[in-house]
Amino acid sequence: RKVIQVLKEKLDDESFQMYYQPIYSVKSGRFFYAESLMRIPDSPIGPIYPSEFIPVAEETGLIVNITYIILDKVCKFINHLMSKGIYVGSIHVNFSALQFSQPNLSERVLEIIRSNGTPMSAIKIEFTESTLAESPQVVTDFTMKMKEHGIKMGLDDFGTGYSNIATVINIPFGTVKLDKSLVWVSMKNENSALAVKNLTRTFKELGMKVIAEGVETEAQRKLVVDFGVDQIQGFYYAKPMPEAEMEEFMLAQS
Ligand code: G
Ligand code: G
Ligand code: MN
Ligand code: NA
Repeated sequence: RKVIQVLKEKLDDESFQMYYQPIYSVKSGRFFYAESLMRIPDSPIGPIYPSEFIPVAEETGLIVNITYIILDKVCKFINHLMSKGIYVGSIHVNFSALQFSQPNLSERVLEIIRSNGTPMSAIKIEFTESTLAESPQVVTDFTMKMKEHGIKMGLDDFGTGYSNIATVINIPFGTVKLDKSLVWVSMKNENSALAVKNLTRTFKELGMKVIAEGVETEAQRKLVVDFGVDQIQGFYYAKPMPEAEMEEFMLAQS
């Protein structure tokens, strides 16, 4: 289809634009983290949204190389921020399940970060709960390997997939991100709120940090702070924004 054609032609083109959504740290009241989110703002067929092109990129396998291009762009952005004296905790990069079927995945990731001279600890790889459910051993081994090198790993979309809780709690992810649906349902349903609060406590006792996603209102912010989450990502604080705006955002708080 047209989206496939555009993706093939744009593979190493500047028309992939990275957006960044700041992530708030509850304890410090500052934004030390951000998630990178890919955008194709203009193409021959107009803007293409992630909900449209990510599935196509996954089906066609194009996502594998796109992810390496994104990782490279994120490294360069981190270097740029650091050159301006901006403190960067880490920038999150999303990895699809298909990435984990690449036999040379660790080598490629290390090579990209090294060739940019970016601190390993400034990168966090987010992978989804469904990736973990599909290939728990591959994800576990990869997580251990990245940890050895100081690269952070975070579980994304927790609460939407079918991963085994016994598996989840036994892998030392740095962070677990509660999916927005968990935050939203907790506003309306006391049982859900109780469950999410206790899950948050369990993850923290196991040494992980917990991120709440999809926080749009003051009431939701209060709720997740009461849950004890470490970090908050949501439109309440900031929407995903282009690089230049993200740089301004980081500068404004330092
Ligand atoms: O930013 P937005 O809400 O439009 O993104 C929708 C979804 O697209 C996100 O939940 C995320 O899973 C996916 N997505 C966005 N950017 C990337 C990316 O760079 N890589 C991968 N694999 N998925 C992404
Ligand atoms: O990869 P992941 O599913 O974590 O991607 C996060 C997605 O969630 C992005 O597409 C981002 O735009 C979206 N998002 C982040 N915060 C909010 C929010 O407060 N409300 C809504 N509706 N979407 C959000
Ligand atoms: Mn994510
Ligand atoms: Na998510």
